[in-house]
Amino acid sequence: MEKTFLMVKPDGVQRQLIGEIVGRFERKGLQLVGAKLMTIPVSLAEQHYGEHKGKPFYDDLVSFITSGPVFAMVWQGENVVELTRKMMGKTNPKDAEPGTIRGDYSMFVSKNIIHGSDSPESANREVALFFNENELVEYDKLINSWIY
Ligand code: DAT
Ligand code: MG
Repeated sequence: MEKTFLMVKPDGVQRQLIGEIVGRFERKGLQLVGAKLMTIPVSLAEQHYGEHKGKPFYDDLVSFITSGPVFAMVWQGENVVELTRKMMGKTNPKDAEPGTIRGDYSMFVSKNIIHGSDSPESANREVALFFNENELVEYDKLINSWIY
């Protein structure tokens, strides 16, 4: 089953939106297979956001994501990467539709409260960056037979 890396950013944690965000993914029918509250070291932030190195917002992005605790998660489900990107909404909250996480809870591009992998390849990379194999839990959810 496909997995993705999702993370409530420091602004979402401070704004007490962890439960709201986890609840949306749970109610959709996705399965949580790993989660932890952590403060990201600068070296990990630089690896995670490596594709943005050199862009004007890169330094602020790295300081922001390391500025306080994040809630890092791995979720699984069919087409989970594409699905969760849709549920997050566009990167810039001014373009994110109401009904999406960013559309409902954020106002400003550099404080857009959630990260989600943008392809199955980046999902594999990001899951491996943030989680050890033994931190991911494989388990059966009986309710899945009412979802799939
Ligand atoms: P996403 O988080 O939707 O995958 P991204 O990978 O293009 O978006 O950018 C990573 C983060 O960087 C994004 O969530 C917020 C910040 N960011 C992107 N574009 C920005 C910009 N033009 N100004 C300030 N911050 C930006
Ligand atoms: Mg991205």
